[in-house]
Amino acid sequence: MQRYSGFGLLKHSLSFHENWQRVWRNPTPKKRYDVIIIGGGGHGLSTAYYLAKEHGITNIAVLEKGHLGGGNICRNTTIVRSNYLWDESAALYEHSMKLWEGLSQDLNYNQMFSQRGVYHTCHTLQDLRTNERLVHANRLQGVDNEMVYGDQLQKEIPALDCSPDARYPILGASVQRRGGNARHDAVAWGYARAADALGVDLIQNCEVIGMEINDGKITGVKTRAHGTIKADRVGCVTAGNSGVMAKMAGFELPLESHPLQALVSEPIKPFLDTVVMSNHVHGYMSQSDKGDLVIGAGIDGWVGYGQRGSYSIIEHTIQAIVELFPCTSRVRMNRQWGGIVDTCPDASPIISATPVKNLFFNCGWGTGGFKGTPGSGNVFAHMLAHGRAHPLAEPFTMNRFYTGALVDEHGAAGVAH
Ligand code: FAD
Ligand code: PYC
Repeated sequence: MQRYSGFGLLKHSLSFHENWQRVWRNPTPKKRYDVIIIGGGGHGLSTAYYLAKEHGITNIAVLEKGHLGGGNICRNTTIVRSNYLWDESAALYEHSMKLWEGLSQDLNYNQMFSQRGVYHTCHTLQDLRTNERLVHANRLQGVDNEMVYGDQLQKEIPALDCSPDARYPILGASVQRRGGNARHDAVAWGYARAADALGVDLIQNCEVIGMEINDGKITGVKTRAHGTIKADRVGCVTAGNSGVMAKMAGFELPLESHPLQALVSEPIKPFLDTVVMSNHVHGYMSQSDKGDLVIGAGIDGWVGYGQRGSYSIIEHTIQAIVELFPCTSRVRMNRQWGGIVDTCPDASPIISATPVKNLFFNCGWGTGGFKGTPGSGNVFAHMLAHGRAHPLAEPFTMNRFYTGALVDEHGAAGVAH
């Protein structure tokens, strides 16, 4: 890792950082690559990193239409957990969790991964039974998850309104103690720097506007800035825009794109050292190391590509947060933003070959792909290297929409849906 002394920092600030060494190169694209990855978000960058590191393929370009990390990877609320219901999903998200647990060391970049626990509060008998079922399933899968009730829950989260007078009293909560948060921009930068160091070309401001397909096989992509760039294999990892990209290649995906938004408050004294999500009252919150409350809830009910989200969602979200944490009623909100998420009918991702030979898609992570970033890139790299699904990704190919073997995770995706 590059380090600067105090004197170095002063020198660079006086020269307006003119000679500051770049963290990654700014290469001119070659005419041809072994693999092109479209999309320089978290999943695209992690795919490039694992392709180079684990499969020895380094003649790779990541083509990003804007700047690296300008999409959802740096717009999310950083919640990491692996407590999904079905064996297929639990295995995939747990694979990711294990990679998270060693990621700072692997990338030599502090991911600020904080396993502070993620609670799902239960406000009805149905809620309680659903979470108890989830806990049982997770334990059988070897994924940590447990229930906490009454006084114990109040003790663990003193600011949470656990009184019977609440409008929707809390009956208990499931908690995955290995869940928590990571710093999202460090994830993008860490993977970018590590991929670059292995020889991957990261090309920014390079929008893909078409696919070059001959005899049903992809041979390259057309870009706005650099014309056609050839490739043997192409991986498309363009969360929020996957439907648009599939259309360029001449097929359709079972996806809808919706805005999902989040907001943060002014920084306040630390009072919440965990993550609380309520599917029922419908809001979630954590507190950042800086003291901001990081808050979110659901997607806009209609499709759209505006990275904003609607006002009604903000009102609804804040009502929920004040119900859960009455002590926040006078906290002021500082910023609000949105991202576009691709949602699948079964709330599970698509990691798949496509009707076009040598073109692969990794998309549909919806509102929950941040936690999947390391695992997604890791199994997608396998697919791009070998031309077939990694065993953990097999249940997530497009085949499931033909066979009907959907992996319905709407319950676990929960609050953001
Ligand atoms: P992105 O960062 O969006 O990467 C896709 C990239 O593709 C973008 O950089 C885009 O510019 C690029 N691109 C698109 N079209 C083209 C083109 N034609 N040519 C070249 N490049 C192109 N998940 C969780 O697990 N936990 C959370 O707490 C959480 N909270 C969220 C909160 C919000 C408000 C939002 C919006 C999302 C949240 N998510 C969360 C979901 C998560 O952020 C996404 O599922 C995940 O980041 C998507 O993968 P990505 O990082 O690769 O996407
Ligand atoms: O998947 O845990 C999640 C999540 C929380 C907020 C948005 N997505």
